[in-house]
Amino acid sequence: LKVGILGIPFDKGQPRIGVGNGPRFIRDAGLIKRIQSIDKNMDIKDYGDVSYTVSKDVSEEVENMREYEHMASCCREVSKNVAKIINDGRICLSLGGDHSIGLGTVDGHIQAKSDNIAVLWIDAHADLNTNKTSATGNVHGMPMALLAKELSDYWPYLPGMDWQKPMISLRNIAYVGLRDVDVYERLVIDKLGITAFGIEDIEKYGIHSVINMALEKVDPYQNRSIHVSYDIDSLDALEAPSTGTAVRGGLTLREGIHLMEMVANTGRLGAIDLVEVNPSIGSASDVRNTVDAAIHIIMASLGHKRQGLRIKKIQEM
Ligand code: DIR
Ligand code: MN
Ligand code: MN
Ligand code: MN
Repeated sequence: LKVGILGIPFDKGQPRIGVGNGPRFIRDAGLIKRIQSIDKNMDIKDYGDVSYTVSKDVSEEVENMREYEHMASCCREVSKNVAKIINDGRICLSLGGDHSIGLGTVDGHIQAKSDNIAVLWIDAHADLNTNKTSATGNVHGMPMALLAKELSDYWPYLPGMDWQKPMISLRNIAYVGLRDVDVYERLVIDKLGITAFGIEDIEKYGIHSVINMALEKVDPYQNRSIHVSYDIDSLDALEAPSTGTAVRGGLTLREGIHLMEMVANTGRLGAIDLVEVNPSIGSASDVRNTVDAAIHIIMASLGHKRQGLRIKKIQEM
């Protein structure tokens, strides 16, 4: 496998400080060494952190979108970087940052694969608000609505976002782990028939069946490049406490790992986002647990196998 790591220390999509330090904490916990331990032939390249400047054409404010100009400017750079990494033949691992960067990462993946992608959005939240429906104005609650073709008519003109054409159809998007969805978001999910597995579905069918059903829906011919946008708050608040909008009763780390192993097994994983790790929230041990959970999820996505049934042969160790 070839992997490219991109840090995106962006925190303006939501009000809490600290989430911009996510990439540093995840790297400092030994990310590269631990990925390398999966397979000594793994080709890993760290592309560093994305930086951006707010350009003049983006400076106009948009109603009920906090720090719009920062999000738009940052995501433009993110998109270019992600497209480059994928075009280099690597799986792109983006470390957030808050989830507004998902607009840039998915856009970059779409550019690199000329629309032929499928998205799994693993999250307690739907991130499907427009500026008209959002109760908070926080843009990390909006990236899905910006990406979806079917919702493009519901946005006003967005200055400086001409690079971003909503090109993904909601048919190729599935949610897993929802348990804190806003009223208008639910309306959109139902009205447009978006594939959405709430936490109740995981309870009912189990994570293994849910992921099989989700993949069958978004990638029925098994020919798309898969994008997993993984909000750490999809996990239960006890597993990943250091995040801005934690919700109890979420995925266990075991479920979170298993779903990533399943996506890895398709052989079609193109990009992963690991977002919303906020090292300024909680105690030192909360931060350690959250970062460690993030690294386990990343390792599962890159082919790490748990050693419960099979163990590595001694010569492989
Ligand atoms: C809420 C919270 N739906 C909003 N969204 C969060 O602000 O739009 N997304 N926390 O991760
Ligand atoms: Mn501002
Ligand atoms: Mn999210
Ligand atoms: Mn969330």
